[in-house]
Amino acid sequence: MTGINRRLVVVGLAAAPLATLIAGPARAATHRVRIKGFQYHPAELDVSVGDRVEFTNMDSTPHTATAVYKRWDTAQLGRGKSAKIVISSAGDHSYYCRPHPAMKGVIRAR
Ligand SMILES: [Cu+2]
Repeated sequence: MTGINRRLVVVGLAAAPLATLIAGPARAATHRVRIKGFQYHPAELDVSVGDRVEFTNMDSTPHTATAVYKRWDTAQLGRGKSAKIVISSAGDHSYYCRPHPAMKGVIRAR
């Protein structure tokens, strides 16, 4: 790494907390749910409104994560593929897999 590049990295790190302050206290987090063995891991997740949830399919079979009320849907995820959704309202967001409706999960947003 050159001296100039190193300086840019340091400036970038120093600026990050300031950007967080400007954005306000409600900093959106990203939670991860892995789909493996025809199950969501974790199947129950607690988040804050505005957080993101990233689903990654570890199975060779395509899966989805689809909200029961249809507000969000990852679409079919092949092996190793991910999709992020945003939880924009409080409450229990139950979801399932469209090809395998026995696969169920819930995201609880407060
Ligand atoms: Cu499935």
